[in-house]
Amino acid sequence: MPLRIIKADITTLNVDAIVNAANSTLLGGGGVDGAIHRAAGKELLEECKTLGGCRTGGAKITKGYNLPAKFIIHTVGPKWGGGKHGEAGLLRSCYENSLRLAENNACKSLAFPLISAGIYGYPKADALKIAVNTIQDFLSRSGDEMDIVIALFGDDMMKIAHENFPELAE
Ligand code: AR6
Repeated sequence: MPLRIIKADITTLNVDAIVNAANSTLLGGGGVDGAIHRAAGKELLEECKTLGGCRTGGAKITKGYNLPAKFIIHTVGPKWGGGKHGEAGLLRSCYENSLRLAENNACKSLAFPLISAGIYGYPKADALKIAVNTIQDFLSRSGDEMDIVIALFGDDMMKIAHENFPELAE
């Protein structure tokens, strides 16, 4: 199946690219961003320094360095501000721009974390619905050419996945 929702530490996944939920500086932070920088090693920060940051909803690509993944796609999710500040559209564009970069770099497998659903405070079930809908739209346009996983952290997140997408959640 081209899209699955799994419980995993995204830094361990053996895929062509993983997506990082970064901030607009692209210079590292907490959450999954911190975990990815720790696992990839110091060279990642050196490459990130050359990128000039990234706007919310955008995405930029780097090498994966010490990760099993060949590439890291850094995207900047919106901070949740109640839902009336274009958050849903910005979150959708994080997935769309990340998918486009993966496609342009010939990636056949890709893993996403649940962008914006941690420190940035996006309601988790809503964030998951946007992730699944946007990825499925991409897959149906591109003919299911990529294997994609959403890697969730922890049993609480998997419970939300089983409630909303029992057919996709492992
Ligand atoms: N693997 C998979 N998912 C993870 C991992 C991991 N190793 N670690 C955390 N998560 P967050 P955001 C989950 O806060 O909300 C950083 O400081 C986590 O449980 O990482 O987009 C950046 O620099 C949550 O469900 O990202 C920004 O400043 C999801 O990943 C800010 O946080 C996203 O949580 C971005 O906040």
